[in-house]
Formats: sequence, C-alpha cells, structure tokens
Amino acid sequence: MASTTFTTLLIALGVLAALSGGYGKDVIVGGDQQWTIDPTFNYSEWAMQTTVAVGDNLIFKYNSTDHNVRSVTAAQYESCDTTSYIQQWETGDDSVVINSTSTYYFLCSKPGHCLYQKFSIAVPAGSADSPPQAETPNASNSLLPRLGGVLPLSVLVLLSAGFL
Ligand SMILES: [Cu+2]
Repeated sequence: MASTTFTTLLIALGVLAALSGGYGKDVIVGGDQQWTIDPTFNYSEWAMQTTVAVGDNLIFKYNSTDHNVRSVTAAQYESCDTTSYIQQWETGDDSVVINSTSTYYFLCSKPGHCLYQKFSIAVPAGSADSPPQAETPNASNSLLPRLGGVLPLSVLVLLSAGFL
C-alpha cells in the first residue's frame, strides 16, 4: 500500500510539473475562424484578446491555394508592403514558434488580403518565466495541448516507480 501511495504522489507531482510550465502551448490563429479573409473578422482584435509567451506556437490553418503567412517588419505591416518579408509559410498548416519577446507582425500576401488578414501580437518580456499572470486568460485553451506533455511524464514515473 505504501508504494501505491508513493506512486500516486509521484504522478501528482509529475502532472503538476507539466502544468506549471516548460511546455509551450499551441494557439490557433483566429480560433474557430482560422486564417482566412473575412471583413467581419478582425484579427487585431483576436490578437489583443490572446496571450502568447516565448515557447508557444502560433498555428496557422488555411487553404494554401488561397492564403499564405508572412512575418514582416512593422513598416511593411502598416503599409501592407508585400514586396519582401522576414519569413514565409505556405503549407496551410503552419506552426510558428514564438522564440523571442518582441512584437510579431503577420499578414497574408495574396492580392488585397492584407486589408483584413493581418495582425500584430506582442510577446511581453519575461512572459516565459512569469507563470500565473500571463497564462490566466488562456487557462482553458492551454490545458488540452499540455496534457500531451503529461502522458509521457506519467509513463516515466510509473516505470521508475516499478523499480522501487
Ligand atoms: Cu489570404
């Protein structure tokens, strides 16, 4: 019985560790709307209501024949300049890793799309290390992807508990 209690404790600790950070969350750009052109959907508003931290992934889902994703400079973003870009994605299911605390600028470079299909998102300094405050608004969204991190950890804990 004592070892069962101990195993349970280990699993609880593992779950706690997985939930408390270290695992970036996946954020689907536009939510259910995904990445498309729709004059009634404001991506800037979506971005303002979305919290991202270093280590998170922005997931762009779209029809790759109709749209693409570009990260651009602030000036290119403001003027919808599509002559150049920092980076481009075009698979239709792209994962963009947030790897620095800065403001990211995204747009679709298909003709005319930038008018509605663009947003900037600020990644606040220190957001990767300040857990509760930055995470609260997305707590329900971030839980599911993180369960992926809990499973392997629990298996590890179970395995090691078997050798005790
Ligand atoms: Cu587009």
